[in-house]
Amino acid sequence: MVEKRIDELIKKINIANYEYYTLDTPSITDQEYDDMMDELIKLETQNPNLVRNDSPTLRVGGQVVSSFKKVTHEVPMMSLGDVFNIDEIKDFDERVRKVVPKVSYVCELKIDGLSVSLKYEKGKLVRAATRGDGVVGEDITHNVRTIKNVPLSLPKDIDIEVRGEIYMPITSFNKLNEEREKNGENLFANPRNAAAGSVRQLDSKVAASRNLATFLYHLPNPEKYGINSQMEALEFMKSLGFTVNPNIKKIDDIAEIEDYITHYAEVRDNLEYDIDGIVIKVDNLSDQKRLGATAKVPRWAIAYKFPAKQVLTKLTNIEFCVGRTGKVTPRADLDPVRLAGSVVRSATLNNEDYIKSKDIRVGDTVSIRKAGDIIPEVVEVIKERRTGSEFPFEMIKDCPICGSELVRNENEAAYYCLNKNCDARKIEGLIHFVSRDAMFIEGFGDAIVEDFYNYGYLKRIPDFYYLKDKKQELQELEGFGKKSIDNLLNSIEKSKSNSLERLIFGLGIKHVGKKKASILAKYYETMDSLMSASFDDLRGITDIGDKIAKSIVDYFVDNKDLIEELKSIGLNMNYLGSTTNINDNFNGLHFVLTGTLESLTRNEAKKLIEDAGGDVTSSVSGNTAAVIVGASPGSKYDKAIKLGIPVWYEEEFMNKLGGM
Ligand code: 3B9
Repeated sequence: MVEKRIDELIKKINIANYEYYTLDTPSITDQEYDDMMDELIKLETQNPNLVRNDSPTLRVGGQVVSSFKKVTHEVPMMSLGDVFNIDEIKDFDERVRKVVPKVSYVCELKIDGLSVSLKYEKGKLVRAATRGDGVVGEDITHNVRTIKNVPLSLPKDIDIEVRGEIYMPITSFNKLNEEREKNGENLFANPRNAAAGSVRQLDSKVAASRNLATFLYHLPNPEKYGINSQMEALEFMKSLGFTVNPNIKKIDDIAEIEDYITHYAEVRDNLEYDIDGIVIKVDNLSDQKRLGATAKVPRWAIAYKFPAKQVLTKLTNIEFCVGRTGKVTPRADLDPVRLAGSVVRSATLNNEDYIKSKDIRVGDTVSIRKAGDIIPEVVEVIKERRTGSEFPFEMIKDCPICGSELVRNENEAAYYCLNKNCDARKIEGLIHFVSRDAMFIEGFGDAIVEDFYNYGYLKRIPDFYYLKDKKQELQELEGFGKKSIDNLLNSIEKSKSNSLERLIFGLGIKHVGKKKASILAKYYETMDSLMSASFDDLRGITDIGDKIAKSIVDYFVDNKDLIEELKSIGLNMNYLGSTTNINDNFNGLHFVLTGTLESLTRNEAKKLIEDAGGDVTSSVSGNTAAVIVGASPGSKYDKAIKLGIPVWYEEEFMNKLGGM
């Protein structure tokens, strides 16, 4: 009885999901849908033994796994060779025609997400896995079950694997980042990172809340289903209820490819998902077989990558930010524009020389582009758009915060505010102290530090540890409450037991970055012995040069009292050993990154390597411990092979980070 009703509800809800998420033509109202879900949840709660493993209630999330199991792909998940212009596409076409003179192609969009493999047994989703290094990926079934357009069961009881891309729609991405900004959380650089971050969670609640979606584009065992072409494979997957991207086109003449590219380069900003290029595939499967594949990529397909996105906008103002060291950095305020999946409101202008060399003026229309992952930069000024009311840029003479005169060092493009009591410098110094790589006092966003500074609660580093005496007052501040202040005070107390390197770095000694701090802590073991080290002692350490040694000696001459005060407050002043992240697979070694990693940005990978004690260099040499290789690697990969340098694919890199 109940079982039958459950089966009926699941069937109806699955149909409704398919109509809504895949066909985009719902036949029932949201209310009717919600009522069915509510009833199903109720029945399942009352009858836990009747919960089916393809129940749509699993999409709500809440399943937690303890680790990501490894999954070996029976058919490898290959990547695509990249090309960047039409000529290279024509070369590809020529190579293909040598083997297959009369060829037809299918053009598809290249969705900027992460690849996934979905495996069904007897028509039920049993496993979803990431691409990993193409051979071994990670089991993310619990998260993929929450994705609404992934069918949990198929209309036929077949065994089948399908592959495609998981992505985050741009509207969902923008909403997510807005929410994260409000909560003082780190922002995702782009929808791809957000999607990757969402499926790399142990608790499926996160993925369930993220509104992910999929497009399928690859059927690994087509012969099992009597499929003869890529076009048929796409049709077949559609007929099973998978979402296939509708923007596909069959072409017989490579000359048509230009129209396809031009069209999608034009409309890509209007799509609800990011694309980073288009894919051209030989349609016929026996033609594909004849062409074959190299170790990494098929010879019958290629990805054309769009050039880095640039947009025009108006530069409305040039502002100056004063950092912890007093360095003054100009920044452009822009009329907000969407670029590469997020809204850009400002861009770095680096320094005076940069602005002058490009003759950037307030009021100019400028072309901007994303540098690296997240920081936008001004590429050029559109001088034809000038009205005549723009004035050449003049560097400011005085600190915008404290008014003291700015100084430009010889051989350096930057100006500095030399006033150690400048509010901006002090606030930035305090923000640095609590930051993730320094004392890691959780709950202190930049804005809170600044507010507390302005209210007078925080002026110097020791003030963090006196905040507990003001608990009552702090709880009454707008936007805070007992719970948030309790949490804040707890993490402040917890930071007292940090290992020495965090404190050394947190002090913000000029030229002492995270890595040097860790070298110093390891070498001297206690703050006292570091403080009493002479210039020559310090110079004797590998990696500590004149500039750093002098800066350290000077710092302790000026700040002996501060250290004593922190000591009396109860801060740990000892090196606690390599308990943090130091990892022998990386410690003291040099690494090179090439290609795109699936689960991490380049900067994240770099950070992890540095945390583990290694460093990242830009070129491969005999000194390189390993080259870490992502998708579409560059010439560094070839060089590694040539020099016999170990190559680590993503999976292995992750294992090494895990200390295995
Ligand atoms: C084993 C679109 C993407 C894409 C293929 C794509 C990325 C990759 C690919 C998939 N967007 N299409 N297509 N739209 N981002 C073409 C590389 N195909 C394969 O992964 C693949 C895998 C193959 C053939 C193709 O055959 C082999 C079987 C056994 C051993 C070696 C190869």
